[in-house]
Amino acid sequence: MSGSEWTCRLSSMHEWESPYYEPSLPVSEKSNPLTRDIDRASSGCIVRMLQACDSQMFLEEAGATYQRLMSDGVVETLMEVAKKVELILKDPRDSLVVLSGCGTSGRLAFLVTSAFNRALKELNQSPVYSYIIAGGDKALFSSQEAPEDDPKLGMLSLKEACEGKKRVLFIGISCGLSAPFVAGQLDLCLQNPQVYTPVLVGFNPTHQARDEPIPGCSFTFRSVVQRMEGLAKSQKAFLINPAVGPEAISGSSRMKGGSATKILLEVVLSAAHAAAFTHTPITQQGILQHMRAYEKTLEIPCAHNEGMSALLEAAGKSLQRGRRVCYLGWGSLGVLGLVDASECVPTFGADYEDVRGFISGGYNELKNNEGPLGPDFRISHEDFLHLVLPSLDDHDMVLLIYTQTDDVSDVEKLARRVREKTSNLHAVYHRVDGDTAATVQQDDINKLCLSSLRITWPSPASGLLQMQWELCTKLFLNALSTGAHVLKGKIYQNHMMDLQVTNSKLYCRATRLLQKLSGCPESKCEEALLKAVYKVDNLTVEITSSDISTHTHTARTRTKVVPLALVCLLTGCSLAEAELRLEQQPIVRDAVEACLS
Ligand code: F1P
Repeated sequence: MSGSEWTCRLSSMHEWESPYYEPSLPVSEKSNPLTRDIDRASSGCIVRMLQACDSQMFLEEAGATYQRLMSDGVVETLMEVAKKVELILKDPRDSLVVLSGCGTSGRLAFLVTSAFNRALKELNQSPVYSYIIAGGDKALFSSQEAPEDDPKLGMLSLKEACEGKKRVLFIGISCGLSAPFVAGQLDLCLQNPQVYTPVLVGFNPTHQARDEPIPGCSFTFRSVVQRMEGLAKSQKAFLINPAVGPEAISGSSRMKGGSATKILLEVVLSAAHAAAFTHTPITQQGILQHMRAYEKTLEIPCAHNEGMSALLEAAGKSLQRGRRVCYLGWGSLGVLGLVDASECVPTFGADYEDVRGFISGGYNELKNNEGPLGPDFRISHEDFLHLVLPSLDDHDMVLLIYTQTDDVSDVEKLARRVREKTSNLHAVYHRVDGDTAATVQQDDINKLCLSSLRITWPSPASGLLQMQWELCTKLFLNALSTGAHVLKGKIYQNHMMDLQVTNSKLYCRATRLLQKLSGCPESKCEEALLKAVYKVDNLTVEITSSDISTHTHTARTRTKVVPLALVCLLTGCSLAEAELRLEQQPIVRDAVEACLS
């Protein structure tokens, strides 16, 4: 893309806010005009497009259609919620702050509760934060989409987490204001106001909350939100729902949705901690200052564009060859590596082995609710050394992710082991300007690596800096894994074609995508989707009379259902023929384009 074209794209930054732009879709599901042809872009251009999308998180409100992260109303609500947390921190008896969500939202709930419970421990205080993720701890590192559709499971897990508690601040996270699991939990809170105060975090305006009936329930997500809106006036419920713009890959809420979730939760909890433990009052200015520190964080990746596109290129090459990308991380950055890697499976239809994360200390470092998760979830560096390293060569990429506060000699040791098997070793690390600790080891690591992204931060290491390191690392990793899969040909325009159709949200998204790309009516698209899911050329009454949960359950074991359905729709061929076409042309984007031309 030329410079002028790119400028033109940037000027269309607000196009998605027009009421005429994809009017039937909520912001979180719209396609982003900035990335319309990301599938044809060079690695450098992909990096810039993703950064431009991320920067939409901090757009000014300026009479815009939607409220933003730093809009007055949002900041006010953040202050009110922080005050509720402060009260609990000052008198934690029989009280709890619960953070809950599905998929990425649950993973961030885990990351944030871990960080703030750690902060409490350092102050000799007992933990007050607890996380819930739909599908339990294995959902931290794998896609467990079905429990998202289960509001009863949400309620039960919340009841269980809060047993015996008299006061609970419940923070439910659903980027799309859509997950029935979270709707069930919010409903439970609304029915038991003497114990629970509900807070909802998401990134659509309330009128765009999902309104589809939830089987077995009298409420929808939207009706729950409406009840909360009524109570918000008297501060008995809180809604934090700025718009951050459509995702770079349509609907991929792990990206901006996840980043904005992390920002909002950390701003609230940091303000509450400062108020409770250092007598720093919760003010609008304080909240905005913290937000601006995150806004600045977004500039850091821009300063490393060249290094970033080289990394993306290397990862793309490994994936194109059917080889691996491995993240070896330390501390909370290691958790972000594990999370980013595991999300590639549902997001890009990737194989579990394509991108894998490992963390120093394994489950001891993680301290998750359920402890070690068994042989299917091996996450430590030792596991990497035993199970993965022996099979690596120069075509596999390994990325070290750490900060200067981690055990740098351990990083060096591991780097040497990796270097014996592959020269395709890279590093991303954070350091504070002027800190000369471990410089010699650091230089040695750099010599072992093909490329090193050294990110130097001006301020002394602090709690805030650690959160900035995390956000910056999340942005890097999301860009790396997304970009590498774009280069592999997994994306069509800015849509993920090969999505797994494993819950009702994804089922509806798949049908919509088929409509958009084939131009066929909804009913025909749903038919084609079901044929691909059930592997039949003719639908039986048994299939058509089953509910969506049966379809999504069946789809768990199927691959390429959306590409298959699309090829059938575009060519009128049988499923067997569509399968053959896709086998001959495994790059989904090219297969689709061949049918379209
Ligand atoms: C939850 C979620 C996403 C995931 C996928 C399926 O979405 O698990 O994290 O990437 O899109 O849904 P939400 O409830 O936060 O909107």
